[in-house]
Amino acid sequence: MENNENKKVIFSGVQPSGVLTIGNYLGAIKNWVSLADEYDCIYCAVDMHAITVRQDPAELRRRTRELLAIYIAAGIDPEKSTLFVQSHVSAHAELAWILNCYTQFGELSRMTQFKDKSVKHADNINAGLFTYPTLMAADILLYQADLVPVGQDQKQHIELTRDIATRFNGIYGDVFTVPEGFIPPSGAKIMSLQDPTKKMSKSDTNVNSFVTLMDKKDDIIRKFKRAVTDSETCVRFAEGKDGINNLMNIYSCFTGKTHAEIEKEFDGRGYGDFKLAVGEAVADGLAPIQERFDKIIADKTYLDDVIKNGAQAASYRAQKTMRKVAKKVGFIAK
Ligand code: AQP
Repeated sequence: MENNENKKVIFSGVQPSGVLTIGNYLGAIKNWVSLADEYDCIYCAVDMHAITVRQDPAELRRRTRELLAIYIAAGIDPEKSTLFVQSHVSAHAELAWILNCYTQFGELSRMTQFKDKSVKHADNINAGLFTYPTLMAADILLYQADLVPVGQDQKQHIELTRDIATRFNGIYGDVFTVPEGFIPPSGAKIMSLQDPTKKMSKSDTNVNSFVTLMDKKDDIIRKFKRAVTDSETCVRFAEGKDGINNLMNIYSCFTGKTHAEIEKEFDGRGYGDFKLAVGEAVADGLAPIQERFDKIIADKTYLDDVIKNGAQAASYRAQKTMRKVAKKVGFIAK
């Protein structure tokens, strides 16, 4: 493992609650890769968060391994960054409990993700869904993270994490680093292809609403062909054109072209041409990730080692913070 001692710390994670979408990739993972050299990075598969919604156990296990393989395939080097599984480091649950006691019911009640998921999973509004943000605060604060690269939807949780850290520090002195969110200038909120007023989500029941990192070229092109747009025929970025705006954002993220350049490229051409170009750009962008993924997932020993080494490195760092916190709140030493 590289010596990262003097670098600022980054922490982030994704739930293994489905196959990753291009939303997860553009909003989070792509930026993790670009920040990896400059920072001391810790990236996690947050399986404990995933069980706030009912999961099939065998599927969850498979997806957790696949998620780590995707991190590596997307360009994160486990020799330079720490990659691990959340449930392998018990300090996450321990600190989450303590932070629950420093978080107000009213604060958690205001979280929009809780409200949205309570509607989506009305038959299972469990306490874990409610306290999801304190577990997320624990994830981040355990590693004294300076920066947390996430999509727009997680901004409110980062703000709550800052509030909890500031409150705790106000009582006990400087225990936690108060982290900053890093929300990318483009790709922070990729919308559903079937309802462009809604965020693209990996657990959406309509498979045509998202493109996964593992979708094959034909499926990608078909999904973009079916994407909901509007009754105009002009490719331009404008208010009220949610579907086209979303496709332009996706195309821009995969090609590096600006909105003005895209408008010029498709001037006088219909939506059909544009959708095909978006599909091809996405398929071409994902192909090398898919190729690397296939190799990594097939190498069981390699992935097992990454998981084991990552858990050890993360546990060691997490324990340092836990010892400090336990002492501050008045637990006797082990
Ligand atoms: N549509 C999106 N656009 C940009 N970024 C996104 N993220 C999620 N959706 C989009 C970012 O991806 C990271 C991982 O998210 P997560 O798995 O922790 O949970 P989530 O935000 O709830 O993502 P999903 O895909 O919507 O999962 P499900 O369907 O299981 O709830 C985060 O940084 C997030 O901001």
